[in-house]
Amino acid sequence: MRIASAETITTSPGRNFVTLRITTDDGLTGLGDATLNGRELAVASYLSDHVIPLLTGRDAARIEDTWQYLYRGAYWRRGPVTMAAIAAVDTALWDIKAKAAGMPLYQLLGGASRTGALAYGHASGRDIPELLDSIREHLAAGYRAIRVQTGVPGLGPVYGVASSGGAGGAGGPGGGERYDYEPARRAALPVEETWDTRAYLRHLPGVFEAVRAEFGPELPLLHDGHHRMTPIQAAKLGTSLEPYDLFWLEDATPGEDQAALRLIRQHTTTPLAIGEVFNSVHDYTTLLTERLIDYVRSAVTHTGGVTAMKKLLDFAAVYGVKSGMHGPTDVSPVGMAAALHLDLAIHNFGIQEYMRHSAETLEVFRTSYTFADGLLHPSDTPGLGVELDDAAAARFPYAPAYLPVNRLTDGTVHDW
Ligand code: CS2
Ligand code: MG
Repeated sequence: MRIASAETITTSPGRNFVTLRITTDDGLTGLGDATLNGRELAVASYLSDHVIPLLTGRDAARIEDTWQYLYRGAYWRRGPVTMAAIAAVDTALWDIKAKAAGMPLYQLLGGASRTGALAYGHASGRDIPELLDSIREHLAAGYRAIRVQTGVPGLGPVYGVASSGGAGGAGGPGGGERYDYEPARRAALPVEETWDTRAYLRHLPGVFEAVRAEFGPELPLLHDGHHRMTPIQAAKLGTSLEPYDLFWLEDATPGEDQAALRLIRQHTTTPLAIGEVFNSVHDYTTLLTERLIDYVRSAVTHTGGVTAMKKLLDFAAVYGVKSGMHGPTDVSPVGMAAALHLDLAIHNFGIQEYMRHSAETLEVFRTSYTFADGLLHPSDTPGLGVELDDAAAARFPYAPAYLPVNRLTDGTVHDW
């Protein structure tokens, strides 16, 4: 079974996605997600100009060899563009191998270790009453674990907090707009938001106090710090949130600084998660071998595909660290399906982020995975279980979009 052709499909059903499709000489097709939010065309070019010419004629069954050929053979290793491109090839080849076997991908990864993958949804509110409504909506939609984000008094819009919504309103957990509106603003320039870490640190413990008072002690609650704190600020936040028993505190400090997690760890027992901006197992060596984190946040899409993610998660398992794969709406349904097959198969599964794609996105990507009683299942469709509708994709042409830029109140560009 040889690779006959490969192509990238760039489409924008509400937000931009880049997908690689590989076709074999016996007519099988496989899909891989190559979406890098805000830098989509760089990966499309990396694939079209530098990778696809290498694929034609290769044995489609040799996934590990192709991975190493693209990674070691290029000389220039790692980085989000390279690793998203390799991820797309790798995922498409796993899709093909599983289709050829007539099995869902999770069977090739060792079979199911559980009945489904516990998912967490994104509740948010500009103030506490709006947040509590959003949590109620998510519970009604079946979620059993909730990420909690709020506005901060004195600040304008905050990334990760929906600008509108409310119980039953448009953009609730059953619809896409609530989430899609913020990370995919289509414009010539990024929106700029204002941030004040001290105001945030003063506000957040009271938010969790209100949530626990309303929903009790059992509901798993998560929070994303979006890389905005210094290590000592993060240590302080972790300590102040201990009474509210978080499932995790995510991305407390900028991802490049692995030693920062050591300082946070020395001060707090709040579990720590990091890794959505990482792209290689090598980003985790200090964090795992020194047991500085509790959850690995990488996505299949940004970390070199199913092959690399499985190795990373096996490495994490040695240190008792669990998975918490990135699942925002900028990971396409193809990337989400790949994550779900791993979630079902690996032993050290922790939780899966699940924001739900918009109706437009799901017109282009025909999925078969399911969400019921708080659990996701990839389905038993052979392969990944996702197909791309070319006619629908063509109706949504690419449009430039940027993630926001974050500035402190004095105008200094800040991490986010
Ligand atoms: C967020 C994401 O899902 C998360 O945890 O941090 O929304 C993230 O900001 C985007 O995926 C960036 O592309
Ligand atoms: Mg995050």
